[in-house]
Amino acid sequence: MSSNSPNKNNGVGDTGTLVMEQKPELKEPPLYQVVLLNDDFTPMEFVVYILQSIFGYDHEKSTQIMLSVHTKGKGVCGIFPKEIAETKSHEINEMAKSHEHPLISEIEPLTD
Ligand code: TYC
Repeated sequence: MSSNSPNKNNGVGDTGTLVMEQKPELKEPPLYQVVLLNDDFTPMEFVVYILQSIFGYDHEKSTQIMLSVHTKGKGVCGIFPKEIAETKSHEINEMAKSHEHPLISEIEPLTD
């Protein structure tokens, strides 16, 4: 639409170079929550270790998240773009399997 062109010259600038008529797409990617599920068997210290090593939380913050999941049944341990959330959830589930613990994480879209 030439009427929308900022310089009203059909997108051609004074120098003869083509001017971008559309703004670049700057939308944020959709975010996903990594959700940790409680179970009766995974040792508390293993969950704390997972939270420290995969999310970089310190021991105190990791213990706080673990105890919240233990008490409430599930809890969010981080919010990321989809691919990062998928990778972290997969890492948790694989580390749990390799140590023969039933710990499970899931991802769910963050809706606001
Ligand atoms: N409920 C477990 C226990 O009593 C600890 C635990 C916490 C397991 C959080 C999983 O996501 C979890 N040993």
